[in-house]
Amino acid sequence: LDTTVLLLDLEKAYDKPDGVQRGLIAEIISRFEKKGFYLRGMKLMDVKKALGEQHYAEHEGKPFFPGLVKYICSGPVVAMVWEGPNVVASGRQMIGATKPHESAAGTIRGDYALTVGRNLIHGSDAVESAKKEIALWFPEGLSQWKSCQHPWIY
Ligand code: 3AN
Repeated sequence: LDTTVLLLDLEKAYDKPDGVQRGLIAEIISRFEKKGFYLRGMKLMDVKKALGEQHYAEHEGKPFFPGLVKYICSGPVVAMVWEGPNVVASGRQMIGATKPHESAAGTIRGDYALTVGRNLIHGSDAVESAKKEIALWFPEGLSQWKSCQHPWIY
């Protein structure tokens, strides 16, 4: 089973209402829960600059990098780890394309986002990056609850 990291941006007030103001936490979690994926980790956390820079390291040098890091550090995020068959690929489909005007209706960004800089949610782009991101965002480790769940769930 793959695992993926999702970061639900909860930015408070920029050019577009977002996250907390818009009350989308439960809506987004609900989509992954209803799909049937296993929730393995979740926390509401402030993001320090070093973590933001590490998370977006692949974009270092791009013109939007400073703004991107500033953005992810500007308010609390909900960091989650979801597990399940092909969850990385499936999660990316559920999230939708990076640019909200290109993301399909029915996806999270397609339904709720307007601009690329405020596209609500991050999802790991590959199993390998998910592993790195889990180590980065959840150094304390993940819940083992699945090991004691009843077999008829999911
Ligand atoms: P995704 O989040 O869909 O994997 P990436 O990895 O290409 O997209 O970009 C990471 C983040 O950088 C995006 N969530 C988006 O907020 C931001 N971003 C990407 N391209 C641009 C851009 N041209 N201008 C501003 N922000 C951007």
